[in-house]
Amino acid sequence: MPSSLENISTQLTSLKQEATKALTAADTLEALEQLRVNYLGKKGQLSQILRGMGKLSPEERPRLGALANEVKEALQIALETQKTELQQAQIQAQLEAETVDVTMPGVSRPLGRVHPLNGMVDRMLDIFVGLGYTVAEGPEIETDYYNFEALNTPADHPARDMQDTLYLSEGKLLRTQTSSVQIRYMETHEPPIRIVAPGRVYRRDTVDATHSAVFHQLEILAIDKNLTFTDLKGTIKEFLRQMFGDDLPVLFRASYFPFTEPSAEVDVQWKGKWLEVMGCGMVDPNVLKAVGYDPEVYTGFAAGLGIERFAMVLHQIDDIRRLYSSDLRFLRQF
Ligand code: 2NL
Repeated sequence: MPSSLENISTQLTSLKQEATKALTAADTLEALEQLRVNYLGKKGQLSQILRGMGKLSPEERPRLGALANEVKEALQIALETQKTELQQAQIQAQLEAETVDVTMPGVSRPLGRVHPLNGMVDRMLDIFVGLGYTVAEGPEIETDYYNFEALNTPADHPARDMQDTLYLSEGKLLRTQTSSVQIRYMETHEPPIRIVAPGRVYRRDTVDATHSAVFHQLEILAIDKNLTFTDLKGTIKEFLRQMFGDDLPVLFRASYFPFTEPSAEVDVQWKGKWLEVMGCGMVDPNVLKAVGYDPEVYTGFAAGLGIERFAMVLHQIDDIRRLYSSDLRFLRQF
C-alpha cells in the first residue's frame, strides 16, 4: 500500500470518523478504556498510521502532522466527554439505587399489650403505692402455718371448710390467699408497716363462669400505733374512688374472717347495681401475737380482693375463663 500524503490523510479522516462513532457509543467505562487503547494507545491505530509518515517528504510531513494532531485532539475530546458522561450516569444510578423514599410506609411490627389482669394489678398497685404502701411478694407453695395457723385459722377451725385447699406432699400446700406473704413480711419487719401483696392463689373450686381454681388476689396490710377502723374505711374508700370514680356509694357490711375482728364486706353501687368487691377488717390480736407484735401496742387493718372480679366488672367480661384463654380476639380489646 503506497504511503502517499492522500492515502495517510484518508486513513486519518476515516479513523477519526470511525473512532468518534465508537467512542460516543461506548456504554461502559471498561468498553471506553478498551477503545482508548485500541485507537490512542502506544500500539493503537493512530500510532500505526503515523508510522507511515516516515516515508513522506519533509515538506509533506508538517501538513500531515497538523491533521494528525487535530484527529488526536478530537478523539481525546470525544473520549473525555464520553468518560464524563458515563461516570455521571454511574453516580446517578448509584444515587437512585441508594435513595430512601421517606414517603414509603414503614415496616410495622405487631405490638404486644398488657393483659387485662396485669393491667388491673398495675392500676391497683399504683393506687396503694400512691398511698405509701410497699409491694410485697412471696411463695405460692406454702406451709400450713403461713397459710392458716398464723392467720388464726387452726386445723379444727370451721373456716378451713370455707375454702377448699389444694394440698401437696410433705405438708405443703398451694396458698389459698396472699395473707401468707404478709405473715412472712411481718416476721422480718417491725411496725409501722404498709404493704400491698398481689399474687396468684389456688382453691379446690369447680370451674365455672365466675370461679377458677387459679386466680389472683390483692391484699393490703397496715400495722401501726393507733390505727382504727376509720383509717381502714378511709383507705378503702379512697382506693374504690380511684378505681370506680368520685361520688361512689360504698357500704361496709358486718362480716366474718378468722384473721380480722371486727370484719366487714365492702359493697359499691356502680352503674345502678350493688356489687360486693372486697373483704376487710382490723387485724385479729392473735395474728399480731403470732408474728411477735404486742397487740397492746400495735393495731392494724387488712383487706383482700379478687383481681378477676374487678377486671370482670370494670371491663364487662361475662366469663372468668376468658381471662385465661389467651384468645387474641379477646385480648386485643384491652
Ligand atoms: C376477701 C377478704 C381479706 C384479709 C383478707 C389479712 C391478712 C393478714 C391479717 C389479717 Cl396478714 N387479714 N387479710 C383480711 C380481711 C379480708 O380478704 O374477700 N378476699 C378476697
